[in-house]
Amino acid sequence: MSWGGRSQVGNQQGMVLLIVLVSIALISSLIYSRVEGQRFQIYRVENELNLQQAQIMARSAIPEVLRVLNQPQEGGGSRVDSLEAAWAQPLEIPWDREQVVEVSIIDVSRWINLNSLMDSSGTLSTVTEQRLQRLLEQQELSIEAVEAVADWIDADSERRGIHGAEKLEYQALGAAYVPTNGPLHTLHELALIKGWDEEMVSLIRPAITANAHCTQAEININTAPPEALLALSDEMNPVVVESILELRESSPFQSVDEMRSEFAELSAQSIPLTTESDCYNVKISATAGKVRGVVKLAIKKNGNNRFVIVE
Ligand SMILES: [Ca+2]
Repeated sequence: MSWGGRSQVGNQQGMVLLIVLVSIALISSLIYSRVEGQRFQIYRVENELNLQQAQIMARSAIPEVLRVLNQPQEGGGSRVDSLEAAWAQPLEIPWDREQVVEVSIIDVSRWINLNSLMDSSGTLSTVTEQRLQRLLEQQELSIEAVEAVADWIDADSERRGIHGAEKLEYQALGAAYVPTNGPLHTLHELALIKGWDEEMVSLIRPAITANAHCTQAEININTAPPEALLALSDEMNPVVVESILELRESSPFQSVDEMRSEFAELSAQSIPLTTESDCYNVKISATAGKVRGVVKLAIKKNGNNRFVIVE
């Protein structure tokens, strides 16, 4: 009996010990998860504060961006925008002893604007239509895809032709969307249009934009990438593009007339060109802690010839 009694006491002690150990484990894990939770909360708040700080830093550069864009042309002549211009240079603005705010400014007139497919009166621009067709042709893609872009942008819901597509055609295709009947805002939107996909968009991406603020057909001959230059007119070819690039690198064209006198391929008055850019995309970035804050702006020339933020 005494042996049995001792064993019962032993069992009870063992049980108590087990309960104590389990309790300690439970309490430890509770404390651990609370500490981890609090640590995560602190991390989240810290990140949020850093992001706000980085965005404040980025925003602080806006006046300098506007100053650079609005500074008068050197020598007082009419404005010439080229890759040599002050705005086109990488800009770093010191924030404190260690940190800088980085600014990148890109003019929109360097690209063929999809939204210039429709002029201000709502008429199809054959100039832009042909430029887009040339871009597709150069990539051995069907030029017919341009018709559905015109339908997507134009105000009405009447299909232009056999390759066009309006509301009814998208519904028939089972698409979850219909044309906006307004300007495109991103190149992702282009991939949604009938006859298009992401791959097609990526092939012509270096030459195009979907800017909705500046929809002129004029391309800036001083800033356009070779892909856009090649699509300017039927007479363009890689040799001419190469010499334009070489010439403007040593000395940007001061006027469209100067450029036209140099290159017969672009001498026709009906080829819309410019040496001035009226719209810019600006990206300002700054880092606080390990968090990067980015501010993107769309800037446009207003009626008083001043550059202002439009988005
Ligand atoms: Ca339409």
